[in-house]
Amino acid sequence: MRYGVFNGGKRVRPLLVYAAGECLDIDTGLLDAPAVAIELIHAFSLIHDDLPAMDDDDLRRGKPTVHIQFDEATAILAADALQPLAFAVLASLQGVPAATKNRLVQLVADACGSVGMTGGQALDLAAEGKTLSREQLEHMYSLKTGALIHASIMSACLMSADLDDERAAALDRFARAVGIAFQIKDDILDVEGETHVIGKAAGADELHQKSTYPALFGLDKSRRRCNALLVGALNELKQFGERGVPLAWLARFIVERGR
Ligand code: GRG
Repeated sequence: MRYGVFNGGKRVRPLLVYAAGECLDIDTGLLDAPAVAIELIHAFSLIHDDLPAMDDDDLRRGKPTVHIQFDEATAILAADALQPLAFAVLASLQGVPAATKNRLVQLVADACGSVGMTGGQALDLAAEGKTLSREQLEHMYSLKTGALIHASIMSACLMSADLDDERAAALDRFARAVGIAFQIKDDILDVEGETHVIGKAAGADELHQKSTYPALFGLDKSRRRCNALLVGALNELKQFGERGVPLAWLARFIVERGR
């Protein structure tokens, strides 16, 4: 469990929780639980994603994947134990009404379950070797990758006592755009990146006949879609002024990152 969590991830999802909190002036102490819980679920998903039955990868974050470093059974169990740990962390949150905590648990559960990341992963596996429309592909991305990113931002929204519908909707649209852009950039890095830089085997998507943005629409269209999503996302932050700067920085990082 430690190996799968403390092995050099970028921590983008926790950073999104804190940046969204900054945007809404939320007490940082209320953000630690969702930030940690979502990163634990992310770590859990990567361990499962790398298993032979899923994407069958040997390298993650520049190190052997958990099932290579240990063995398959240990990797499955370590991932299985990270998920309840995430919910135990959420249950330990103090300083909010019980109703808010319940909504937070529901938000994170939905984001990782069949209507979120797990459902998206099922669609991803089913799409191998198939041709999807842009709508189908982006729907899969919004679940597989976008759901946890969306939950990161919306968890901070849940902590706000005075968030109006307009600002909540703007952050919701921001989160959805950034979630899809994140996966398109991940696809681009799989094609353009080098294994020693991205920390995982480059070219794995083509090898597994994955339905990805570059495979279906080419690199140029992938880059353009990623940038259009970024522009749309940044537009949503305008009404937050200076308070939106950390979220804007992260959105740019997601689209411009090299790993
Ligand atoms: C985990 C509920 C659950 C079920 C398993 C395996 C699976 C279902 C889902 C996998 C979803 C998945 C791995 C999506 C890809 C998301 C993605 C682009 C991951 C890379 O994220 P980064 O770049 O990684 O933030 P680091 O290493 O920086 O943390």
